Amino acid sequence: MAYSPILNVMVGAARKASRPIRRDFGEVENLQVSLKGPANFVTKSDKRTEQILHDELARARPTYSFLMEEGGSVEGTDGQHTWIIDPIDGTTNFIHGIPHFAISIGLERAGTIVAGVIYNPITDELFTAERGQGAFLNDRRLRVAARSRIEDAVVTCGIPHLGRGDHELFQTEITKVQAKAAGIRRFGAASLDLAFVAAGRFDAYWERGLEAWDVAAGILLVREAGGRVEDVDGGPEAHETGNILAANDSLFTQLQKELKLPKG
Ligand code: LIP
Repeated sequence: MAYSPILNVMVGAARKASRPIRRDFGEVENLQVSLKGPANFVTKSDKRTEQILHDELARARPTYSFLMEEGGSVEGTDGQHTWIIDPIDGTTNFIHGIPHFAISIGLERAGTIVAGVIYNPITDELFTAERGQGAFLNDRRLRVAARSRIEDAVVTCGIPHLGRGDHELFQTEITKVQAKAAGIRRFGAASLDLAFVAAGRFDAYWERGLEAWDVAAGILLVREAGGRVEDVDGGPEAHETGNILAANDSLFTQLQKELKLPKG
């Protein structure tokens, strides 16, 4: 598929960074059997991947800023553009040898996400979107699912775990959604959850406590596929608050009624 110059840069960087990840993932599967597990090895892989992404993107656009999961913020000189990068979104899956994780690259221009790439190097599924130009899985145009009743919907979510998030609040939320939805899933990679909503595989997704690099690219994908993504509680931009709800317009309204926290 012919990409615009900016998507070309992003796709090129993601593909280049995916080669060592694929190698490392094979190694992780072997390390599984050791008692110490592959955690340190994975941290190295994360950092190496981020370095490749950084170097490729900086070479193509030397003045842009960076916001990266591992390396934090790096201020560029143009004052407008920021690359928002998660080198391996779904790290826990990666560590456990579960082939569901992705490289996620978003490009923000003056506060708005204008381009996004999400790439699962194991399944070779490449999700791309550019503002106003639609969302794609490889060369197929994406559209969110049309199901409008929660009773028919498969809803995916993030579950807060040891040391993370508000467990009690999640229990309340899941009880409400469980009573209405056709099915609930927890796959463990926010970028792919959003990409799957864009592809119409999941009807809706919510999760709280995320970081901008988990969701920047995915938010654009869902919007470009005709869906709605906002802060669960109706606050400002979801990639800034990290509390996200994504669905088609009708399901979004119904689910937000269930999940929105009362003000104050
Ligand atoms: C992960 C998210 C996932 C969430 C995990 C974690 P990471 O990102 O994608 O949705 O539930 O706790 O934040 O850390 O693998 O990049």
